[in-house]
Amino acid sequence: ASADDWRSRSIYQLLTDRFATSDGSSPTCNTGDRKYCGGTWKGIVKKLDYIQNMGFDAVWISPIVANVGNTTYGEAFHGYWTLDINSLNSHFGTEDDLKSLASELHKRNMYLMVDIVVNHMAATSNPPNFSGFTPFNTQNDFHTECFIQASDYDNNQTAVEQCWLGDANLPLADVNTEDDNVVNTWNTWVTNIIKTYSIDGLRIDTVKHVRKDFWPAFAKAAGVYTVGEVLHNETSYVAPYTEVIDAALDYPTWFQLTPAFASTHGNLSALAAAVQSAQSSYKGGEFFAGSFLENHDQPRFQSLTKDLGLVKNAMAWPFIQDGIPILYYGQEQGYTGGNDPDNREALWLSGYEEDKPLVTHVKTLNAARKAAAAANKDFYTSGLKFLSSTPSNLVVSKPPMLALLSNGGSSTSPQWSVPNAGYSANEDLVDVLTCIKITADSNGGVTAKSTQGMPQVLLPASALSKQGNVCPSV
Ligand code: ABC
Ligand code: CA
Repeated sequence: ASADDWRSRSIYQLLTDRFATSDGSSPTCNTGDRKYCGGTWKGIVKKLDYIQNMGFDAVWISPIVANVGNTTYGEAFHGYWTLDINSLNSHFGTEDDLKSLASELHKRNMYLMVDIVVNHMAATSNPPNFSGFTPFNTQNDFHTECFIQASDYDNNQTAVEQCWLGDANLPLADVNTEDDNVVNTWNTWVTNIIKTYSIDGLRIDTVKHVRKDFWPAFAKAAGVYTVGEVLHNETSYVAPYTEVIDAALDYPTWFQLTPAFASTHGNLSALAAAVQSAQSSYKGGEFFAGSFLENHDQPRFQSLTKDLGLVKNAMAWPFIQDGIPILYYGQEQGYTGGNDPDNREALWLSGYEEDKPLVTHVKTLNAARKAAAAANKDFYTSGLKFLSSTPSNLVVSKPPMLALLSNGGSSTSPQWSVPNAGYSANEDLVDVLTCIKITADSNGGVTAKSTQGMPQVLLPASALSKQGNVCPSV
């Protein structure tokens, strides 16, 4: 599927090892142990109703290829420690299991996104035993060993690209992506896996650690939507990567989003500024970017605050903006794990309950996005506008949706007054989060007040009638 096919999608990100077991059992899973807990591709298939019921139509799974065994830092349950790119990680299932995950998704008109690592292979000794890797099995297939230093990130891009991630206990041997044979091997490999497993899109790891001009041919060989991880807080650093692959995960926005809502003293204007910078500097605006509040590398949002007002505002963001929303599994169940590895809890321990407040929140936000798009064919191609932004209040317009956000927290009753919100005179509107009706004034403006610090997501009542599952009785 192309970038255009993906722009209307909504992605559920999961770690295969931590999402669901084949037989539906609930083994203990102590995150601190950094061991495989038993999740599989078959397990995902069994829980597709759970994902689809929340309104997601794409699933991003963790890396699929064979990894190293036990290491100083535990087992490779996350899948990022590649040993052999031509074999699957047998902990997660067989070739047929992965193929049937793809076909079960496709039966539901859902997409499969697979996470891949091109930058490195993982070693359990230093220097690595290069002959143990497949297919890059000589030292010449790798850059000369040197570990990336923290200071390199600011002033030595060559080191970021050609030195190694990891450390002497677990070196991430840096693949020589300057070598023509290596490049050809990667391009052939990616064409093959897309075809073999009917993959619809790729999340590409460590994109900033490979020279930019490696990527266009690789993306072309993939032939599907590619979104890359460029872990950096500035749009000026990330934007050039959106010229060489379809899009980047929107880390620069995330770096503002998190503190903006993590406390009642956050700065929503700084979030707005980051978004505007992304809109003007990413290729094609922000539409193809992956927009997220959590992922497997960062502390969960609810490890920073449990204030439900703040949590619901922050969670709304990825769904009311221009990019492709991504929800990291477990957020909907209220998981609170901090830094890696604590943020990688087993989902089966939650019982997959669907009647929890945040599950409902996610479901409503996904449905609101689809309802907005059904009412306005340009919804996915017109950039949002901030009708106002202060450190504590935001008014976000993406017609026909108007989102009213606040970081006052659950002890406050936020208010918004939007003189010209773009609606028709006296138009009937609905806050989809509460299903409460309000009416636009004679200039199409909106005055609204919520309780307990809650956000509002307004849509015209007429837009809801076209999409039966949002506030059906309004
Ligand atoms: C784990 C633990 C480590 C431990 C290690 C042995 O094991 O987290 O504490 O030391 C995989 C596993 C991890 C594992 C790593 C290393 O491998 O999932 O559990 O770490 O063995 C991607 C994936 C990630 C994956 C890998 C490796 C890469 O999403 O899950 O990790 O395949 C860098 C890379 C980024 C990478 C990330 C983990 O490391 O660029 O691609 N993620 C700065 C740099 C970033 C750097 C980051 C962390 O530090 O700029 O490039 O990311 O080292 C802001 C600044 C940022 C700054 C952040 C930290 O602060 O603006 O620039 O980022 O204020
Ligand atoms: Ca590299």
